[in-house]
Amino acid sequence: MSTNLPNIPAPTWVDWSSGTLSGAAIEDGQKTLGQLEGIFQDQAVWRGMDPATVVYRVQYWRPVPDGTPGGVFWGATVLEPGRVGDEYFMTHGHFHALSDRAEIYATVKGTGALLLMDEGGTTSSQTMKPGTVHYIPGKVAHRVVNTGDEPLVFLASWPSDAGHDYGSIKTKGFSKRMILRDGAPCLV
Ligand code: M6P
Ligand code: ZN
Repeated sequence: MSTNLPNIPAPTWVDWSSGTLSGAAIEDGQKTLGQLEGIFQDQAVWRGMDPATVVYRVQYWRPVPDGTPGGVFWGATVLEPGRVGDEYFMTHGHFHALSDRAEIYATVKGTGALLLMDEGGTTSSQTMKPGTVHYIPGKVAHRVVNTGDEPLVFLASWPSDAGHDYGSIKTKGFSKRMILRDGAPCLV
């Protein structure tokens, strides 16, 4: 019998209370302080910290091959609390390789900020707390900052052909940073 149904991937699971993904198809990765060279402002303080410190862990589900047009991916990120000097722990941040591709982030646990920077270098931020859902338009770089004292957990979904463009963030960064000033987070 012929069918027009595409190959349908088996489901995976999310534990909504912790944000943890599980299932055979889940892949994972992590970023340590050592891998985030050049990302934090105070390089001297960064050099004095243990490069093996895990800043965040990512779990992701790619139900179709990377680069497939029209598909979507799903991921969970656990961003640890901490600072390099007065600058909060944060994700590397990226534009998409196919620059017009959008993304959605949804906060499960913790508190922080989503930094959004357009191609002209203008940066704004949105507060992340449990339940907030954020739309990241195409051509907007995105980075998450943990401003709290517990892990910040968020889910993400993005097009399977979006890809990651880390280059300009590596060299130029975001035009604003989230730092601890007078006992509170401050975007400077
Ligand atoms: C989210 C998604 C992923 C991304 C991850 C970590 O889960 O946006 O695509 O890889 O955050 O962010 P980054 O790639 O900037 O380190
Ligand atoms: Zn993205």
